[in-house]
Amino acid sequence: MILGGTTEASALARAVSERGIRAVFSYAGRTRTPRVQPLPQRVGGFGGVAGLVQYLRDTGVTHVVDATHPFAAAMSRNAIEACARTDVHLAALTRPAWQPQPGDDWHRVPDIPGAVAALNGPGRRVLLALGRLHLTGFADHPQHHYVLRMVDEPDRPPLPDCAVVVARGPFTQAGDMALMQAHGVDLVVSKNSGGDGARAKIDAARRLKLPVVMIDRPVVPARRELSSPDQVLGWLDHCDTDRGV
Ligand code: 3Y8
Ligand code: NAP
Repeated sequence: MILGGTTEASALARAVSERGIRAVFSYAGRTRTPRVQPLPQRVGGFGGVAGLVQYLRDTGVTHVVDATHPFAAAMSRNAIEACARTDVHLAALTRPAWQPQPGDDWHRVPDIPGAVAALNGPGRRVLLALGRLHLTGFADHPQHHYVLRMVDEPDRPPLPDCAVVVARGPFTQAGDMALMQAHGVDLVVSKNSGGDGARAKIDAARRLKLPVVMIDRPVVPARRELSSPDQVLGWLDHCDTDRGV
């Protein structure tokens, strides 16, 4: 089973499908119309560790590849626990964190509350490209105008003074520069997601000489980590059990 929701998970799904490996692709169900994968898909939580243990036992999955986003820490922790309890092989398909480059003006914070605290100052025009799930804390700082980018149209404006941009990545540097200039953005808040699908805003901020509040990743317990679909296929080939990802 591939725990999906990232560019890397989609690349792995293509590789697994081309190799004819039996696999299922799992989404949490966070978006209305997730990308269709070339594998059978399931959508929705499992019901915590116990639910995932039951799912693994019921389906006979022999290998789990955790290709979720680096901020999907609860899913990753649950996968470690459930695979340990069921003796199912587990590997994570991860991508390195972004590193600051010459010209970057990053203010690193440890988590999302840290990003909220960093906005404790005079009103600014802030690009909050964090999606929909973690915006409520920013209501503590209504002095800012927020430009919010999210995958689906929210039911109501999530913050008092905001502009909502509905868009699904991957994004481009030129597109994000245009977005920032059109909205007069003077500060960017970003997760250190890594990968290519979300990095355009960081490159755009550097080009426009804008400061970035960069949110470090949550810590995930140790597990086998692989960095490419080929490495995952090699791992599957070397495991001694009948393959059913
Ligand atoms: C549901 C599946 C693919 C995967 C594409 C990647 C790239 C585009 C960039 C910005 C940052 C953000 C957000 C983002 C990116 C990729 C990747 C990535 C960031 C989809 C998807 C699902 C989600 C969930 C969604 C979260 C939100 C986060 C938007 C599909 C499109 C901000 C993360 O509205 C919501 O509830 C959105 C929730 C979790 C973070 C949050 O906390 O709000 N991703 N994103 C997955 C599921 O249901 O299991 O709909 O097709 C996948 C992708 N999003 O193959 O094309 O690989 O990272 N996703 C962040 O990085 O900060 C946007 O705007 O600049
Ligand atoms: P999370 O906080 O780590 O997980 C919360 C709960 O959501 C999990 O305990 C699990 O529910 C369910 N879940 C998460 N990912 C799942 C998956 N792939 N398949 C089935 N259930 C899943 O996760 P999140 O940060 O909300 O991320 C949700 C999804 O969005 C993941 O697929 C992730 O890859 C994708 N995504 C997240 C981000 C981000 O910034 N967080 C960015 C891009 C993509 P149960 O406990 O009920 O099993």
